[in-house]
Formats: sequence, C-alpha cells, structure tokens
Amino acid sequence: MADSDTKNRTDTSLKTAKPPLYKVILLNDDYTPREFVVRLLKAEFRVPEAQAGVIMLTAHTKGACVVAVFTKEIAEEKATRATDFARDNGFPLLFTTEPEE
Ligand code: TYC
Repeated sequence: MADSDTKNRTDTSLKTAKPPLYKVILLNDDYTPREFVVRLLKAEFRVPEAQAGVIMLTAHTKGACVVAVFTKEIAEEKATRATDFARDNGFPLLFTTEPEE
C-alpha cells in the first residue's frame, strides 16, 4: 500500500517536507585581505558590516565559518559566484558548500 493510501496517518511529512539545506562555508587563507573578505560578504550575502566582520574573524581564527544556509542549488551558485569574484580580484579566497546535518 502506498504511503498516501494509509488511513488515519499522523505522519505529516508529505505535507511539511522541506528541501535539504546546504551551508555555504568561508575558508581561511593567508593572502586575502580582511577588508576584501568583509566587502565580499556584504555584497554577495547581504550581511551587515558587523556580521560580516564576525564571520570573517571566525574563519580567520578557526579556519572556516558558516556564512549562510540555502537550498543546494542556491548555495552552490552563491559559493561559486563569491569564489569567482575573489579570483577575478587576484585572491585565493574559497567558499565551499556542505549539507546541513
Ligand atoms: N587570514 C587573512 C589575513 O590574515 C584574512 C582572511 C580572513 C582570509 C578570513 C580569509 O576566510 C578568510 N589577511
């Protein structure tokens, strides 16, 4: 019997199913200027200055920091755009994505 045929079902997963989410992760490197990282985060991810500063410093000190969470397609597009922008400006800054939990 198909799931949807089951009577009196209490599992609401069919109604509430959400797309899997992906984290966009900023990686630290030794060459990209801090100010450039903050500027890029503001422009590409629309985060306010203070938050961009915290994200940049977290990546700088810990090696990586989650920037934001999106559906897979959007996360990959954002990570690619941000990495390409850095590359166009001559910096090795890298953004990656990974599934959330
Ligand atoms: N570590 C870089 C520096 O000291 C700054 C930096 C911070 C680079 C965060 C990347 O994700 C990063 N100039």
